[in-house]
Amino acid sequence: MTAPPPHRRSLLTGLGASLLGLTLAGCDQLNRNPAVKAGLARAEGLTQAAQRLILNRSALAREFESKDISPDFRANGTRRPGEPAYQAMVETGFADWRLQIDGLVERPLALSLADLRARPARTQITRHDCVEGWSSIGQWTGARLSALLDEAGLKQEARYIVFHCADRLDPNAAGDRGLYYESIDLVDAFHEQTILAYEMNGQTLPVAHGAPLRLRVERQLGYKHAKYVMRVEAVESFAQIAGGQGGFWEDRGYEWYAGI
Ligand SMILES: Nc1nc2c(c(=O)[nH]1)N[C@H]1C(S)=C(S)[C@@H](COP(=O)(O)O)O[C@H]1N2
Ligand SMILES: [Mo]
Repeated sequence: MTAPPPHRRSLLTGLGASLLGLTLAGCDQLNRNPAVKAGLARAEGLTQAAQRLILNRSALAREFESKDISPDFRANGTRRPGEPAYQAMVETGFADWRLQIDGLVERPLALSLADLRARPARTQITRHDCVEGWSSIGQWTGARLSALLDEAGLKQEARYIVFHCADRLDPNAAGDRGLYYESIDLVDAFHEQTILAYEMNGQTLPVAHGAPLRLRVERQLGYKHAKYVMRVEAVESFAQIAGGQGGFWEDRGYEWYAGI
């Protein structure tokens, strides 16, 4: 794979970017070429600074070469979900697992791993940055989220994409508050490098790293990269989900927008 030309890193604050995400809600063509994106920005009546911000958020994260891959990519958070339902799926090699794509979509989908492998894919070697201060470089292959959302057809009201996971990271929290989940806006959902990965370093995604499917959202920190994804839900607001802050760690004080 050839590395793309280097891109300027975002100088803009997460707050500005997340406000922009709200402004842009409903645009489902953000993965198109820069000229189209700039045109969309103008159509939305945004300022020149906001247009630059959109183009900036669409820029690719740095990609690396095979020789750069970390020999020992760290696993963090849940490494083996304890839920019996998940354990049963591991035993059968996820044969009965289906990814649900629902919420504010025209055509809800239930996709097997074979279905996902038949969808438009992308492979990328990127650096994962955890908020705890460590980084690892890995190669990820997965289905492009933009293509899956186009297939399902987002409704006009859709603003965010929520990823519901199989693991209960906080066993003491009641109901869905203990389950891992994450959310991103449509700018990141349609970003070229945003994929639902089923392979890591050329192998089937290991349990420790989120089997059978995990999010890669390369312009954000590690905790946004939901592992053990079971369901992708399009919503207008995440205020009613779990603690209402858009993610497991966000409900515990982390920033919702964790751009890098
Ligand atoms: N479902 C789920 N996703 C998760 C986590 C988790 O505990 N559960 N931890 C997050 C954090 S903090 C990081 S740094 C990465 C770690 O991914 P890795 O185990 O592949 O390194 O997953 C993120 N996604
Ligand atoms: Mo992390």
